[in-house]
Amino acid sequence: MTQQHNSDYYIQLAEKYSARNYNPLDVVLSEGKGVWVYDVDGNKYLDCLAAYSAVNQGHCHPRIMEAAQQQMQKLTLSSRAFRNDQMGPFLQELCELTGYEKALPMNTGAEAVETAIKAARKWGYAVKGVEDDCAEIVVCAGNFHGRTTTIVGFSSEESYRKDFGPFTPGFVTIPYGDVAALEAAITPNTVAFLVEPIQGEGGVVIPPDGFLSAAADICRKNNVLLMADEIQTGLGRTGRLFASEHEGVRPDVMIVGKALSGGFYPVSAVLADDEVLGLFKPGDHGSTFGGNPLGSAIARTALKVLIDEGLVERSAELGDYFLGRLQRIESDYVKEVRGRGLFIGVELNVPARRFAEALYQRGILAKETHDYVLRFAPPLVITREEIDWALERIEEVLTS
Ligand code: IF1
Repeated sequence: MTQQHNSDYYIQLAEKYSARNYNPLDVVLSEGKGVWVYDVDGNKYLDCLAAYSAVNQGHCHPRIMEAAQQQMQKLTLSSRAFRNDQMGPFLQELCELTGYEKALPMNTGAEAVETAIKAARKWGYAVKGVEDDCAEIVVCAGNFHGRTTTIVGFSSEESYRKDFGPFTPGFVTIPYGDVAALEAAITPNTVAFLVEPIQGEGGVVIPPDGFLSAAADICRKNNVLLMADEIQTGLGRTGRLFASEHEGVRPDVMIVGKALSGGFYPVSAVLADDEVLGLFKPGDHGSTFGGNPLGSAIARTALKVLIDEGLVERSAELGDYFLGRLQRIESDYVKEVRGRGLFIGVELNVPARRFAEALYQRGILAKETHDYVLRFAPPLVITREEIDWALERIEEVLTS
């Protein structure tokens, strides 16, 4: 396919017309298929970021594309002022797959997190009996739950908060993984504990064994909702359908997004039982696109692909393989290699950006996070041969 322009043309356009809210690698992608993406100069890359785990099913999965194309010819948006023939079946399939009684469909992850916050507060006032406007939610340092002003208000990352105040009150921060701190932070006004089972942006930070199950016990004992943000760790990424399963925990509220649509369309949702989501009344909450027929049709197929292609099991098996091979690389730069399934972080003792650049030169797209961690989270459709191909280059970069 002849390209109209080279990379520089597209880079200067973006630099001229886009707000500079990112500092991306200067690779200009134009096509994607499975784990491979292609830039406008015809170069091919192994995508080890998978759009931050939104394309677990691989880029442009044909079955999801087919579902999208079919639905696009029929009805893309009905608004929730009327009903449509895709949302109900989508939410039934989502609830049956995850074992929750109800779902509230939204679009972006941040919107789903905001929805969960509103649901927990509503539950606190209506069911727990917390005094109006006094609800508290416990969160963890190092969290990443989105970019709205309420959410960045409880971020511990100064660069996410700076110049965006004043912030929403009612959030209490504890150190990630600290069970005693959680117990101490809970008051009669605490309505929920919002936590990522593994912190992605924090640099694939895995809490101490037993943290999540101890947190679940403390929440149950104190009548506090355990809310798991599985927007990134969910849907197979860590080798289980949800990362909470590694500790046998069933959160009271589960938040999903990203791979829920296989990267075709923003689809997110909050999952809970009737006791929580049954509290919403018409007009309480909503969004223009939430539960739209196109996103619902796409998400239905994205979930089918995840299960039919055994991507969860694949993530577990190939993740162990990838992690084991990475851990055996002898490198002066590597401080720690950690991960669960195909959710892997290589912590370096030097800034990781130049390693990401070196990998890019060798045809691998990986992202540094928090300066020192290289994240490897490829689409779950990756093969062992493709991992071997990547490992050759990763070893070369880490040992040169
Ligand atoms: C950016 C991070 C990852 C998320 C979790 C909610 C959301 C995200 C656990 C919000 C989104 C994205 C956002 C994107 C980069 C990326 C990211 F580096 F920002 F933190 F993945 F780790 N909960 N994460 O990971 O979902 O509203 O974006 O759909 O903002 O730079 P969203």
